[in-house]
Amino acid sequence: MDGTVQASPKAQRGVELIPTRAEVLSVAGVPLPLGVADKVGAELDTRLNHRVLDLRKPAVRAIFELRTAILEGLRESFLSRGFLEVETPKLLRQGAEGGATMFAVDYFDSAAYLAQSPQLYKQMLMSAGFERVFEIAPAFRAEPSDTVRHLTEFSSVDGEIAYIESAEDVRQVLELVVADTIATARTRLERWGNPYAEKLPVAHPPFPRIPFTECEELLGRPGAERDLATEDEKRLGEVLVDRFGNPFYFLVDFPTSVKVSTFYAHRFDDRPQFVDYFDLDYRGLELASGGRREHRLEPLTANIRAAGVDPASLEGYLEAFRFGMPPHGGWGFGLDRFVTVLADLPNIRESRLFPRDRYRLTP
Ligand code: AMO
Repeated sequence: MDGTVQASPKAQRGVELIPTRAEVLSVAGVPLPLGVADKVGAELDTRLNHRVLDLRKPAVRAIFELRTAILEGLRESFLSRGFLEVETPKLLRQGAEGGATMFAVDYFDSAAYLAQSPQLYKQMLMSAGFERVFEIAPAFRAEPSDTVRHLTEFSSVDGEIAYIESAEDVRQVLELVVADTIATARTRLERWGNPYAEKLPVAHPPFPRIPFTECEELLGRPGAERDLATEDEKRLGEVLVDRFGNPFYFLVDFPTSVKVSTFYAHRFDDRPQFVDYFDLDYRGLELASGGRREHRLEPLTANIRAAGVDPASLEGYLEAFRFGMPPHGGWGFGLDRFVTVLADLPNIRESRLFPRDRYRLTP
């Protein structure tokens, strides 16, 4: 477009361009299925059905600037702490997180599964001597529940560290990564003039740690020994944020019965009915879970059998434990959930460009 610039008190920046010549590069169809300058928000489903138009709105773009800034913060933090970035296979012969949420795919003349987590591979890399690895990659879960916290495709930020003594060593790294990431993201967003720069919480490590059994008492169900339902998590979040004044907190030391399908979890030597595991929550939403792994072949094989899995199906994984495996641990952290809470979005679907859920495979 050509034209002349003219002072105009009505214009936002005090000047406007009076066009003398315009060239049409691409014609837009009419009517638009979604108003791009609408003040009134359309239903989320309509927005997602026409996501490209939705993404043109500055308020929506701002979420993806935040996401970019978080990715920058994560990578910077991991690299400064001596981690190697890895990419593990997403097409697998066998899953790690239990059968119910695995997506099966046709793989030539046999079956394969989409990775639910890089779990087995990040552990195998500990035996390869990599010592500190991280991965930021898609993970797939056949989540039948249609909730505002679950997707069928999400981005998992995984870390794994060798030569730890307990899950506490893992928590100490994770909380620093979270704090670094928010600080880096804030600087980047300030530079961009992004509105989230001022809204990001400050993460103050160390985050509070609360044993799982204490949480059950707070919820009025001592000894229940089952995983927390969404409503429990939310109620607990209110109580704990109120008590500690920190929106981030760890639930630690899970009863074995709660993590029963997690065959790779390490039990405490002096309390075998508990695993050295944790969740990291933010105001009642689980952001991450992780812990110390069982690195000894025999108890690991026994746990695999107890979880109803045939050890022979995990031969490639188990081999890594036969030729020297250091004690290790790590976590999986949901990037989409992190963006959702930092941007205070009502629905996790808004944190991804083209979200996937039980009912949505397009656009
Ligand atoms: P877990 O299954 O708890 O642990 O997953 C880790 C984190 O990933 C995120 N997450 C999801 N986000 C969106 N939609 C989903 N359907 C979904 N499922 C999980 C959550 C969760 O806290 N292998 C272990 C991690 C480890 O021990 O290292 C694992 O995958 O934020």
